[in-house]
Amino acid sequence: KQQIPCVIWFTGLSGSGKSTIANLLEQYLYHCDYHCSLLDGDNLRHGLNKDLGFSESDRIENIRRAGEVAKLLSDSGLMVISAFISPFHSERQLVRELFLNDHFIEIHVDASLSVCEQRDPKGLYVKARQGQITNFTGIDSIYEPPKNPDIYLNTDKQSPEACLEIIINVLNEKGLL
Ligand code: GGZ
Repeated sequence: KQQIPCVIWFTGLSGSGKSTIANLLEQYLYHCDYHCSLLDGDNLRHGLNKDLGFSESDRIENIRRAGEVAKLLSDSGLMVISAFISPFHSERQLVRELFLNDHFIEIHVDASLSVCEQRDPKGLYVKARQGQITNFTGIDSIYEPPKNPDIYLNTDKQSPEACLEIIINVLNEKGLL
């Protein structure tokens, strides 16, 4: 199957739904016979980025490495899906610059902080509120929302399945599927 190497880059708060939607997208692409690779904070932080924490400089390095890995994978012909908070404009911009114009699709998975805190699947927001975790995005570490994402999703209102449909439509429009 003709396949255009690209990266589909999810950004958003912890608990916004990045990983859920990224996983749905991976399954969808797999069933359509595309070769893809999913990178996320969890899997990189257990291996390649084991040495990094959540200070500003460590997050910058985390995203720099993630971008370089995404580039290597896409150069080898894969569609890359990535799900990192990637809180800073400048690092997302640096990653975008590694790719041809239309081959970097930035998806802002927006959700209000209160909804993310209600979901709190790992209990991390509670710990952050209690001061047991510091530098937590949205609590005591900043998140800079994309000003002009390729795709904007709001999971306060949209289901993961609805989000997937929006993404597939845009990828089709851009000629990536
Ligand atoms: C944010 C943290 C923190 C702090 C641990 N701040 O919801 P999760 O659990 O599964 O995903 C979050 C993940 C964030 O890693 P990233 O590599 O995506 O972050 S970044 O792009 O900002 O470098 C969360 C967990 O790690 N986690 N401590 N202090 N998220």
